Amino acid sequence: MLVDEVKITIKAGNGGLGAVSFGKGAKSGPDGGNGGDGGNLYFEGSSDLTLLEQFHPDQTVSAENGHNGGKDKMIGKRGEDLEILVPIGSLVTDLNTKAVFAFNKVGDRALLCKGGTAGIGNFELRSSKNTTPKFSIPPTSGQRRKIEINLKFIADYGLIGLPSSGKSSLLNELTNAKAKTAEYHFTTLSPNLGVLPNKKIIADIPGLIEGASQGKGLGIKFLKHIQKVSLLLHCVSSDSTDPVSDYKVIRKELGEYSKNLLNKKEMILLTKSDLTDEKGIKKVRTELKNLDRKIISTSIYDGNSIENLLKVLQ
Ligand SMILES: Nc1nc2c(ncn2[C@@H]2O[C@H](COP(=O)(O)OP(=O)(O)OP(=O)(O)O)[C@@H](O)[C@H]2O)c(=O)[nH]1
Ligand SMILES: [Mg+2]
Repeated sequence: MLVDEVKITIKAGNGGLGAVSFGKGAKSGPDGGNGGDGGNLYFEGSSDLTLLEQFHPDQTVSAENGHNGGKDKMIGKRGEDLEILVPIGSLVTDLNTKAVFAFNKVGDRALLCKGGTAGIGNFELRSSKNTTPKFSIPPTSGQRRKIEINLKFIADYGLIGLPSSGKSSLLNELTNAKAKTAEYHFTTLSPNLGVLPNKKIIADIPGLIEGASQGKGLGIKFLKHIQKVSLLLHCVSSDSTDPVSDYKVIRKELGEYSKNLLNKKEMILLTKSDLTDEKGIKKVRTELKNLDRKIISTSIYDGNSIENLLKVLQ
């Protein structure tokens, strides 16, 4: 199941302790070094939709603490920053302050927790008033937030169709996605996202079947993820015995979910065109003509057809 909501605690690193130390020998003074600052914690948007699976409920994810200072003015190492990748479409809410951070594009980045400042060792605290301070200034803690991450898809295009109509295969050809594909039905169990060369996002959702709105197959709840797309890419297999019926089955289920989906702009992708000849394609096109939709033939084995589709999706 696609994880689209998690609650976790995130924390930046604490500053390291400043050392209190004195050199050996009667004349040597304080030599305690400062600690290192705590590591910052950043979030960054990524096209991998499954990233919320990395978290366990109530987990605390922390950046590294700064290291402690030492004698001989040794300065503690700075804590490593932590970069957490979250799927684009993630909305992060601080449950206490209600601050919200949105990650809508690949590479969107924000500092969520600032690392604590380092403690000051007694070497740096020497002054004319106190040449031998026996104390250090304590470090501060790294920022901590209890957050909820909500994933809302922000796909521009949505691939829909019967199981095995070639949706995931097309997603893989058009984008950098590596969705699982196989000849059996319901290979895709949760939505996949891919990023087109023009940075537009395309979503591939599980196959729909007749009665999906009544819970048949994998149901229709996934349709919520394509509610905002500007164009539906309706996949119909060109080797189907009844392409018009295939098309109508899906439209019916869309309509059961929301009229808004039915009213969206739609294009028919006549997939697996390599499985039939020119005559066959012509026949299917004629059958689908009355639907008044742009029809594009595609095959994952025909690079030109993929190039053509990419141009249309500009
Ligand atoms: N010959 C041919 N086979 C294809 C083509 N596209 C997909 N296939 C095959 O059709 C089968 C189904 O493809 P998928 O991409 O998994 O189909 P899907 O629509 O994502 O299926 P579900 O996830 O089950 O809904 C796989 O065995 C693919 O290799 C194509 O253009 N030509
Ligand atoms: Mg699939």
